[in-house]
Amino acid sequence: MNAKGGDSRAPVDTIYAVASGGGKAAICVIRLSGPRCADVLARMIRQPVVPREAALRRIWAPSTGALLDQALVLHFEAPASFTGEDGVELHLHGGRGVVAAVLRELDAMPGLRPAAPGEFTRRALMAGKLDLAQAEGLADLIDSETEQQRAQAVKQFSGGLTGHVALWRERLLEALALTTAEIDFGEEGDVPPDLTRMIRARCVEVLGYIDAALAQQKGAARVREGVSIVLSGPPNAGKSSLLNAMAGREAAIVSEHAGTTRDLIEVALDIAGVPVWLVDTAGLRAAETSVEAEGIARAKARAAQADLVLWLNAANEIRVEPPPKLSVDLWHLTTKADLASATHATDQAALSVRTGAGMEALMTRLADYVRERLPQDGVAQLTRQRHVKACERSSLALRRIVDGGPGIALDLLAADLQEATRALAEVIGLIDVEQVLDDIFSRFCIGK
Ligand SMILES: Nc1nc2c(ncn2[C@@H]2O[C@H](COP(=O)(O)OP(=O)(O)OP(=O)(O)O)[C@@H](O)[C@H]2O)c(=O)[nH]1
Ligand SMILES: [Mg+2]
Repeated sequence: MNAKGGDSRAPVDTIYAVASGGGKAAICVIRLSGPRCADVLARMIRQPVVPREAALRRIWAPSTGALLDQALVLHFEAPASFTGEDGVELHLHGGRGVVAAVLRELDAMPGLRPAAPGEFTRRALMAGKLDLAQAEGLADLIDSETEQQRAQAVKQFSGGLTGHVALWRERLLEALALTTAEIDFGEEGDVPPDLTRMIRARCVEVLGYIDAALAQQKGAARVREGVSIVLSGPPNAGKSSLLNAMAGREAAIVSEHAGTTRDLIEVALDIAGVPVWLVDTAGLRAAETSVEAEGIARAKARAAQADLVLWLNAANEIRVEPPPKLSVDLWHLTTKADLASATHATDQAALSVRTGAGMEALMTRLADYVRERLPQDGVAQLTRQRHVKACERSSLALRRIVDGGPGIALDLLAADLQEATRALAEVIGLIDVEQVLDDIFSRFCIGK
C-alpha cells in the first residue's frame, strides 16, 4: 500500500472530533469526515444546506428529537474538502453541555466513531491532498509558538520543501532515464564520454543544492526545536537572578548562600521570534555534598550540549575561568555591575540585575546571535531528522558518482542515481511512507 492507495476493501468509518481547542469557549467546532456526513446532516440538521456555504441551522438530537443548539453548519462535498471525503463542520456554542450532547448523539449513530490523533490529515494524505513533508509542516504550524516557527512551518505546509526536493529529484530522474536508455539501447563497450560528463554535471548541480540544505539544517532544526542557552559559572555569580530577570518571573530560587541551585531550571523564551530554552544550572566548584555533586555533573553535561553558554562572574568576586574543552559558543558576562569598582564598570559585557544596567544590551546581543543562525531564504529547510537522513543518503550516492573516475560503469551509475532519487522521494513520502506515518500522526492533536 502506498500513500495514494488506501485499502479500498475496508468500509470507511465516518470520523468526528472537536477541532477547536479544549475548555470553555464562545464557539466549538466539531468536524466530521466520511461517507456518513450526508446522513448526519439529514438526521441532525433536517433542513438542507448548500455545499461550501455557511448556514445557520438548528441542531436536533436524533435519539430524542430534542433541540440541542443553533449553529453554523458547513458541508464540504467530496472531493473538494480537506480530506477528499465528504466533510461537515458544526460551529456550536462552546458550552461543555452543548458539546457533550452533540458528541453523544454522533457516537450513537451507526458508522461513526471518534477520530484518532491526526486522522483527518492522514486521510488528506491518503487522498493525495498533501504530501508527507506538507503534513509535517501542518503539524509544526499547529504546534508553532513563535513567529519564526510559524513562518518556517507555513512555508513547509504550502509546499516549500516539497518544491525543492521534487525539482532535485526531477533533475536526477532525467539523468537516470538517459543512463537506463544507454544500458538498454547503447552499443556495447565504453560509455559515451559526453553522457558521463552530462550526468556528472547534473549530479554536481543537485549535490550543491542538497549540501547547501544540509549545511544549514541546524538552523532549521533550531527554529523548530529551540536554541539552548545555558547559564553557568561559579556559585553566587547571579545565574538564577539573571534567569529570573530574563524570564520575567521568579522561576529559580535566589539566595546569598553559595550552592543554592542544584536542579536544572529551564524557562522558554521567545527571542527574535525563535524559541529559546534558557537553563539555570548549579554553580561549579568542589562539591560539598553528593547532591551538589550530582547538580554540578548535570550542569556540566547540559553546558556541553548547549548552543551557547553564558559564563557569569560577579564583579566583586575573584574571576573564575570556565572549564577547558567546552566546545560550544561561550560569552563571558560580568554580573552585579552595581558592586563593581570603576574599572569593572566599563566592561562591555557587565550587567546588573539589581539596577537593570546592561540587560538591554545583553538581550540585543542575544537577538543578533539567534538571528545570525536562522536558515537563509531560498535554501530548502530540512526541519526534521528524517529529512536530514534521507538527504545525507542522497548526497552520499551522488558523491560516489561525482568522485568516480571517467570510466565509471553504467550499471553502477544507474544504481547510485536510483539510490539518490529514492532517498529524495522518501522526504516527500512518495515511497516507504507507512513506517513514518504512525510516528508523525500520533503526535498530531485529535481533530486535525
Ligand atoms: N548587588 C547585586 N546582587 C545581586 C545581583 N544579582 C544577584 N545578586 C545577589 O547575589 C546572590 C546570589 O544570586 P543567585 O542568583 O542566587 O546566584 P547563583 O549564581 O544562582 O548562585 P548558585 O545557585 O548558588 O550557584 C543573591 O543574594 C542575589 O540577590 C546584582 O545584579 N547585584
Ligand atoms: Mg542559582
